Amino acid sequence: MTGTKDFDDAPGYPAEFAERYRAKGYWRGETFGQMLRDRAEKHPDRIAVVDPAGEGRRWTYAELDLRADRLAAGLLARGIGKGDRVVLQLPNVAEFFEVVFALFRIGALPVFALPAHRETEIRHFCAFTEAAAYVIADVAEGYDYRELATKVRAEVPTLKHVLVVGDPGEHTALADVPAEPVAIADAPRPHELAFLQLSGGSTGVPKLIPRTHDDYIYSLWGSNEICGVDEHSVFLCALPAAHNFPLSSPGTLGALYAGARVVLAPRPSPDVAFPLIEAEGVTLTGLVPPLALVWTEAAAATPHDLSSLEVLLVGGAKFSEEAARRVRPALGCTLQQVFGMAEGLVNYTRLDDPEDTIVTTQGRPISPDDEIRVVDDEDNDLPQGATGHLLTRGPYTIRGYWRAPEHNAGAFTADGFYRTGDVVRLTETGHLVVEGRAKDQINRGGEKVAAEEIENHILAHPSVHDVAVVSMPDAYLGERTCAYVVLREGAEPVKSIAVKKFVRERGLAAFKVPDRVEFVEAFPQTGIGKVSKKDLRAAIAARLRETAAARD
Ligand code: OOB
Repeated sequence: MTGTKDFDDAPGYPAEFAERYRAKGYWRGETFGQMLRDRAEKHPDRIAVVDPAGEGRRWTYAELDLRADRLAAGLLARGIGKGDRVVLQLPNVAEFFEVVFALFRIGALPVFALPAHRETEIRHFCAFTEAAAYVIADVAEGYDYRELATKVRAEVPTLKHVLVVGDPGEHTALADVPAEPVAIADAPRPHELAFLQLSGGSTGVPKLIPRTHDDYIYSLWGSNEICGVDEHSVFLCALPAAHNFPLSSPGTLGALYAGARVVLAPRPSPDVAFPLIEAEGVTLTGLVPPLALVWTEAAAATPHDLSSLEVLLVGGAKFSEEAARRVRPALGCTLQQVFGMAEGLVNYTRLDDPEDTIVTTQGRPISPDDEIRVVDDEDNDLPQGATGHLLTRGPYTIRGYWRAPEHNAGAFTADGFYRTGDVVRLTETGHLVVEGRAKDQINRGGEKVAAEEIENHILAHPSVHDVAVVSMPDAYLGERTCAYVVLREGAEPVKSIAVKKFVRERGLAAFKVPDRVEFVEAFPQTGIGKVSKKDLRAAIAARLRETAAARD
């Protein structure tokens, strides 16, 4: 066994890199399935997962291990096996981990959809991955996922199984699947794929990110060392569990790797999270910047004891220095900024960094072998301290998206560096400061919106001639989306609310519906005749400033 170039669907790590990553001890030759077994053997009775919903459930490591084994056997009996894709769309419930570890054990690949995704996204994930199964909750946050499943199942021929946590309706109850554990003949190996994560994306449809057991497990134990996670830690999962940040930075999987306890919050709001912190003695959690702001404000008046909290990780979008400075006084814990991406590279400020570094930078990479380049538009390396495009390569950063050779040719350099689309600067201490973004994406408080994806949907409107989606500044989310629309000549006039409704009805996650729609006669153009999004962003920002000034 040498490199990992043996995936059919995505470029693996070239042999010389894989050998180096193993020789240096980053890749430990572990798999997720075995990892859980080892923890369960070592400390069977320790609590692994706390799910406070309903009556409240506390699964020990032994119970989670047995459940994963039983579900694995049941899935195999239904014909779901190694290499099969399974789209997983669950809220923060204990079954998330039962399913994920069962799939890890048999080598089927979870595809991590978010609870916010709707018909268009789910259909794409199921069809594009030729998924064999789709796992959902019955109803969550008032939304009935079973109806969504019925529609998607009718359209995707490979999709044979819909498994439901709760009342299955016309589908199959997840609770009916488990069977007597069996020996798994063809268990996955450490260098093989473990799952497909979603990219935030800047193209028409989200790309899929293939991660291996070896590379992802390295990012877990590497994160645990940096964030001080050990068997005594209690991690609160407040963000949607499927997202890469709460999953692995250090996240729920990092906590389980350490033999620690995972507490699931059904929602991240202080009224739900603060009582859980007190009751379970939570020691660390991760939040996106808007939530971190809400928490720092709510902490002042809370009757709950938050003193167990040692570390608050904040990432997913830029956290302003001003807000960052408020964390320690308000919550009494250390702030750790995280600048990461589902494609791989994760940076953390260190717990013992000076306060100024913690509040003004987005951290430095996990690994000594994370290669960082800051380049100009022509890929020339810039002098230290200059602002430019971030390119990266390393022991847990992918070498290509799944089944996307054409896209990969542009998204990676010939020698395998990933073009992050982020514009950064490196400080003298090797910390990164995120200065902006070159990719055509809106970062709505950590939720990523690919401009092109929304533009394609709006273009389908019969009255729309052209559209450009850009970010606009927002005090709470950092950015929101604004769609500039040129109507067809002679078309029926359209109201902005109708455009929003049109997008929503196309079956997209609510966070992708444009926050604002502006109608214009024509777009400003760049020197070479392309739509100048820079000018559009400046125009909407100026407009918002004027409105705010008029209000004051
Ligand atoms: C995380 O992952 P994704 O894949 O949803 O988004 C990655 C992108 C980055 O390329 C960057 O544009 C932005 O999100 N981002 C930040 C940031 N953290 C992420 N921009 C500014 N400051 C930050 N601290 O968002 C993600 C994955 C793992 C850990 C943390 C976040």
